[in-house]
Amino acid sequence: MKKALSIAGSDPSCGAGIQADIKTFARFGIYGLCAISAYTVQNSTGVKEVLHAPEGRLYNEIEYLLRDFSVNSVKIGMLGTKENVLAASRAITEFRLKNVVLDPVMFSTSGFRLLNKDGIAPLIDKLIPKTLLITPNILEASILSGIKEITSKKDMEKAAVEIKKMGADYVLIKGGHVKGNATDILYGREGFTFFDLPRIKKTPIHGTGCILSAAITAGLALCNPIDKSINEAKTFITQLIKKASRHGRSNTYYLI
Ligand code: PXL
Repeated sequence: MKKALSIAGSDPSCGAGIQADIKTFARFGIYGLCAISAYTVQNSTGVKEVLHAPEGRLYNEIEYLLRDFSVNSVKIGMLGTKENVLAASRAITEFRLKNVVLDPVMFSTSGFRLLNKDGIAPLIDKLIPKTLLITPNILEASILSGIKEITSKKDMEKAAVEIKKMGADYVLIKGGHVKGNATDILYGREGFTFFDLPRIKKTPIHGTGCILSAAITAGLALCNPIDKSINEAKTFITQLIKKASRHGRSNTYYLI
């Protein structure tokens, strides 16, 4: 059985974070492992508190796992702190990890900060250069690229070019928050690829970014090429959105 590792935060409501990643891996027949960067206190109304893993703990978890298991791909989600960014970066180097997908989570859907401000510089300098694919949404792409307003496909292309310069092999900017069809833009060695899917009107939705990047990571673990992994992940998430349901008392939709 192929294996994938998720390095991310815990969402006790199980729609995003580690829990969503492991459920997504399972749907693709992948054995999921995880290392937890932070514990959120959250329900369907949003994140209330975050407790970060104590310094040294995240690396310890990853190291002990990888001394035993070998993994075919890695997904990195919420990291929370600068120390955790550096721990993930060190692990990639020490264990020569391949097929690393980085979802540069910065805020929760409800606006809670999920990466400290001082974590952004090491994310750019140390982590992005070691990733196969980075999957920012519009807000994260704006923060990373320094392009203030990303409101069109042209702006998304410009941001993708800037972020690719930081050293990732591929950049997938998710257009979920731009008007029109939900076009995601992939930029890599071969230039631009556009992934167009009709927008499905169900909001607010929890966990979309986590599940998409985990599904891509699952595809890579199955040795699929990157464009096929992204296409299948988009199809997967579209099916989930069609069947999305509300679990808690708020109006938030859950996908998995
Ligand atoms: O969707 C971003 C995200 C990632 N990881 C964790 C989260 C959230 C959003 O709430 O809680 C742990």
